[in-house]
Amino acid sequence: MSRNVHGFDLEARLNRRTFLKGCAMAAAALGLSDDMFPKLVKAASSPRRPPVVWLHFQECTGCTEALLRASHPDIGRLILDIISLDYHETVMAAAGNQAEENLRSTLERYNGRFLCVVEGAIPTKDGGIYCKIGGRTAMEILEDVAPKSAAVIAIGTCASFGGVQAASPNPTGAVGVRDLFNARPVINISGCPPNPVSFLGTVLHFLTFKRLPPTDQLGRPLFAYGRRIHDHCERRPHFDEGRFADQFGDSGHREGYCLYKLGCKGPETYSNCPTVRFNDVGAWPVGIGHGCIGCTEPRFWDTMTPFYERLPHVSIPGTNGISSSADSAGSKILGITAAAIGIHAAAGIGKRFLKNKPAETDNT
Ligand code: FSX
Ligand code: SF4
Ligand code: F3S
Repeated sequence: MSRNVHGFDLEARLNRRTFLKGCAMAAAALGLSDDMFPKLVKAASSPRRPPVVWLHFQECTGCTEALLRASHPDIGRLILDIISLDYHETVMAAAGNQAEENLRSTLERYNGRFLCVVEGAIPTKDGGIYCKIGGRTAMEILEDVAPKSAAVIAIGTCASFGGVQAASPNPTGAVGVRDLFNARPVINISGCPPNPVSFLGTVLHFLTFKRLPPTDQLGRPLFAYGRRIHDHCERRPHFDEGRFADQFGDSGHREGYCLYKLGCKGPETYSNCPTVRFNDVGAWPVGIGHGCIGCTEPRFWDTMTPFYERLPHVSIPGTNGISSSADSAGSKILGITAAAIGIHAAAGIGKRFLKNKPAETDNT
């Protein structure tokens, strides 16, 4: 089945099994209980899909790429299945005046009811002239669109905190959405790029409970950014035992030892990367041998660089007899257990639901 959205055909309908697997993954990421799962599936299956206006400002489009090219299981298609993507400059067929007309008519038709997704930072210097689309600055577009939305999702570290554009000396005065706008709820799905499951979970939470999920003080959903990378990392037992890779390719690196001395910023970074991972190969940066560069954190281009030098304020085993600061073996065990629960929950919820619902054939 395909839908036509302002000239954009979405070959997005998934078979039931894949659809439920994706919902189960989002439910597990959200930490929902089993009895909430049918409610989430019902919300995701609703024929009344929420209209989405997706704005692109200063960015590399990696957030969109990560989302639309995601598998695990085919998160991109699932997202296109549960929302109505009415305006998105990268993927819509319309261009020029027709694209502008699409935006105008969507705002008029769905005033107060659509989700506004912002990808990219907003330049503010010199009246915002460093990012203009259709003759309007990013600031003007945001000021036009965001107040008419039901809620705003800032996707990526650029839209959340300014990202690479805001790195010192920030020549265009780039800022994140919340620095300019707070008349509607704004949630930050940070990461460069962020994990599509965090975006999916946020949208499904909004559809199921009619509100955005609870956030930390940086506006990031707690379900995805409430835990520190270091506490869930599979290399953490090596950290605790003082086993470190000293160089890329050395024996410690090949043995999977901790990457702290190679510059890993996991001890100061909050994200679900070690537990949710990326795509169906289950990879994440530290898992494949590169330290975390802290891409979910504000100003990480300034505060987490040089990327290949160790963090200065982390107590490591064997120094002053202290293990890692606020994170003892207890939180390590808790973290590993939580990760295991997350994975099992996704598999278990999906299986239980599938038992009662026969799989349908792919109808795309
Ligand atoms: Fe920023 Fe998104 Fe980094 Fe790129 O567009 S968060 S530069 S991966 O992709 O905004
Ligand atoms: Fe994992 Fe990095 Fe922490 Fe080492 S420093 S345990 S590699 S997050
Ligand atoms: Fe980014 Fe670190 Fe995760 S670099 S993708 S927050 S492991």
